[in-house]
Amino acid sequence: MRLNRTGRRTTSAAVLLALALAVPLGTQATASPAGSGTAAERQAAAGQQADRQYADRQYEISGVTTAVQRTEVTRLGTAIDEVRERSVVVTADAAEAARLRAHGYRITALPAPSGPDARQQGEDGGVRAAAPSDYHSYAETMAAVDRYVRQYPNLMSKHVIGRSYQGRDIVAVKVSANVRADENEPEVMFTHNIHAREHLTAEMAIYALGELGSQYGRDQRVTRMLDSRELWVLPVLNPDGKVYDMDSGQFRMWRKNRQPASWATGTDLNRNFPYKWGCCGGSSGSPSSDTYRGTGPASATETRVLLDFVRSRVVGGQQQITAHIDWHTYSELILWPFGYTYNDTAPGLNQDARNAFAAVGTQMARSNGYTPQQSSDLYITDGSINDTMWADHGIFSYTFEMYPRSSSGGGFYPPGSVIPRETARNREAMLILLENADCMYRSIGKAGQYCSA
Ligand code: GEM
Ligand code: CA
Ligand code: ZN
Repeated sequence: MRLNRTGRRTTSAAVLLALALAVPLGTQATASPAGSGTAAERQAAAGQQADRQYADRQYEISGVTTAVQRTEVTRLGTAIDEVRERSVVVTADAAEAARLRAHGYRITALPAPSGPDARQQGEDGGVRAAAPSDYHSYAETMAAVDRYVRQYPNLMSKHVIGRSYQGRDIVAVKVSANVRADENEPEVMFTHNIHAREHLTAEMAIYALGELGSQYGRDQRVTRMLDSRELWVLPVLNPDGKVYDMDSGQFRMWRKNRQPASWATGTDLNRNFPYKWGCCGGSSGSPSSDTYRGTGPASATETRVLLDFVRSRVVGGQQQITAHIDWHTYSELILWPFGYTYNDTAPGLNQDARNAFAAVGTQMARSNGYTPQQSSDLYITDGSINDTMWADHGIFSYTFEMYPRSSSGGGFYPPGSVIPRETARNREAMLILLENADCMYRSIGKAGQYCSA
């Protein structure tokens, strides 16, 4: 069991009591989610549960309705996976679950993502739950990149932009006609798999490369975009986390990177970016938390690699990247900044910029059926990649939360059978962003004011 994040000295009696109860409570909830079954059946299921490799699982917290209430939940250091009308779904280990209970939250364990109970569930009509072999591993993703670069040498080039904490390559693939020249074209960036367990996002990168490569010269819009834009696809921003989450053969529900952090492991890369880092109760200072912000702004190796790369795209004093999608799962959302404040506008984000974010975001959402909103409509986050990309680099930076909409569709681990459909679902949105990247303000009829020349 992990240490409680408040540390021993400050641990209250209530939390200690809850901790003592945590294992039997959690086990019971797992073994018999519907409260049925004989004692022997419950015991057998409990044994299976004990064999599982990861201690984290999902819980639904009822009675949490507003963004302020959701932010209160995250203040306990627990990452919210899913927002429902009157509840949220979180990932927690037994200690965190106990802590939530001790704070008065009513929580219920959800079916395990790859457990036997998940197999009869879900939007996909009882298809089996995912296994790591359903997805490209980090090594397989890199091999796919190498194949595409070999297959489309005039359209794609591979750049190792840095190394992860454990020394793995962090790769950017440039996609553009005449790829070896740095042409004066608007640039778009896709970052994928910043969170370890969000494997569908690396599949999205592989899909994008395959689709753009194969449709160039065939599909008019694809051709026009590759002729007039430069797209940077970073298929795995968190290689160590991805490897940790899937290479053992069992998913581990891991989110962060794998950098040691005093008594624990891992920084949440999406809380480690410098703009208003740790400002606003939207991240945790406790190393064991899933939303640990790190020891300082950009303290994580992978954050620094990304920031160096973005800075390297300043040419002639001008940031070349104009638009960005940070790909996540799950919930089927399109989110824009700021995350650190509930306000729609703030210093550095005026009404026109906010409206352009919303206009293009809404247009993309119409194409894929996701829900468009400001990210803080969910809950406050600080140190997110979106806030820094916009505030410090002037990049229209979105988060896409991919399939499924809810945990019943597989949560972070939907079956591999959905990969073709759920990546192709974003083809149109991807093209919409590329098409708007030369002048995001055209979407609100203000090209003349903002995009002269
Ligand atoms: C979210 S994504 C947060 C989006 N926030 C901003 N500011 N755009 C997270 O990081 O908690 C969910 C996820 O991890 O996928
Ligand atoms: Ca080009
Ligand atoms: Zn994520």
